[in-house]
Amino acid sequence: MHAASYLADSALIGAEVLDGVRIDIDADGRIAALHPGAAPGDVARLAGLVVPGLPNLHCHAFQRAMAGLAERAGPEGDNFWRWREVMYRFLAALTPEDVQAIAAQTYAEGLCHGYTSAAEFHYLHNAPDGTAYAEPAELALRIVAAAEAAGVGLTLLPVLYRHGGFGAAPAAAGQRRFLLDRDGFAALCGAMARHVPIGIAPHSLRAVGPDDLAWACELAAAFGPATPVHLHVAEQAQEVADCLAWSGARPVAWLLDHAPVDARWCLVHATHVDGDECARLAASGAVAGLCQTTEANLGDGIFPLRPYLAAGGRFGVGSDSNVSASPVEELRWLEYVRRLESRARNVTETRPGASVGASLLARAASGGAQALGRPAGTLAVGNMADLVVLDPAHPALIGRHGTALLDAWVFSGNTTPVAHVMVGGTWVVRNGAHVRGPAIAASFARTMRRLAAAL
Ligand code: NGQ
Ligand code: ZN
Repeated sequence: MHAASYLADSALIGAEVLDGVRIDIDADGRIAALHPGAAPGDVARLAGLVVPGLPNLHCHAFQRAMAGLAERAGPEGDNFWRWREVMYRFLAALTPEDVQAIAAQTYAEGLCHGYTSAAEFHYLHNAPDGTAYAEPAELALRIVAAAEAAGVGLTLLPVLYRHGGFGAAPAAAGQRRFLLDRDGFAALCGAMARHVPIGIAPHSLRAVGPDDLAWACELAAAFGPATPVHLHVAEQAQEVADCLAWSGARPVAWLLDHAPVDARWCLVHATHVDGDECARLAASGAVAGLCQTTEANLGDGIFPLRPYLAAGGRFGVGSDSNVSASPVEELRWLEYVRRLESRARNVTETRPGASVGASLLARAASGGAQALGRPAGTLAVGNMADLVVLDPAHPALIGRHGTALLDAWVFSGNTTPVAHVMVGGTWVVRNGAHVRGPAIAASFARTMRRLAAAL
């Protein structure tokens, strides 16, 4: 990679849009200098507004291939748990080639919408019969290959999954592709850390008991003091009831009491928190991993975002089940759900006159980067050059300036104005198209046809 310089028409720096920003990028793909108000010189112009790329802080890439397949009415009381059964049946048919093809498509689509990095919450470890592959890291290596092909910045989160439910309930047949013992998990983490940045992901308090959770926290520390730790928590009311029956405490309260939750942690969903848990979570410095479109799709419930933000809580967004590839759809609905709930407008940003679009984007970008442990999420010297360039001629943006561009992006239209995307100094989306889009789409199509015939 060569060092390069660009002159952006405007750029989002913090939560402000500045005009005429020269961006110098070094040979490692990091931002070396930023010069707002730079005069046009002999550097390449980036026509439009440059914003930091959005980290996707929670992704199960393989689920992209089942989007839309669980939308048939079930028996009375259809719910999350029945969706999970459909998902288990679906993944039983997936080969390593499928996993790679689907993941590359997922990441390429995300890039076209502005997700420049992804935390892959990777729990598909074993062959369909539950035995290890000859190469135990087979499927994790497929994820890495897919991320490389797509050019997304990957943080791999190998997932520890031990049990079927609270109190070390035995795993069901549909869960045997996820199970690893401690040695197998530590070996996987060690092997993968040689390829990519990793974090440690105990799946949930359902799938990992207190002893294994404590062990996983120690393992994370052994990979370095800043190693991310992610887990699903309190997504469903049933999980809260089961946790209360098991421990006498609600899941987030239990976690805050028993684990060293701090800024390295990402609590995915954390949907069902009471006022005390909400305040404690905000004070912990952890990131709430909000996946609004999936949470809506699965009927999870509504995270108390307004009190959480008022308490100084940090958040990022994730594509999770990949029913949506767009960070904008996540942010739009984060705000809209609270408008519906409160019958008010402009509710996640309350400083009079402040841009809600800019505020949501800036917070999700920096919270996401924190969760991934990736130096990114703001346009700042030393951060990775993860850049999204918005086309000023797109019908959704035309005639807008400054932060009004971001309000228009977040709150209007159904086609993306994302023109170009750079990850760590390399252009991966040009003029709205992924540079390897056709080859990635062709592999994905082969997999989808094969799965359609097999299911
Ligand atoms: C997952 N997804 O691991 O893919 C989960 C479902 C579970 C979401 N929670 C399985 N959205 O939580 O047990
Ligand atoms: Zn998940």
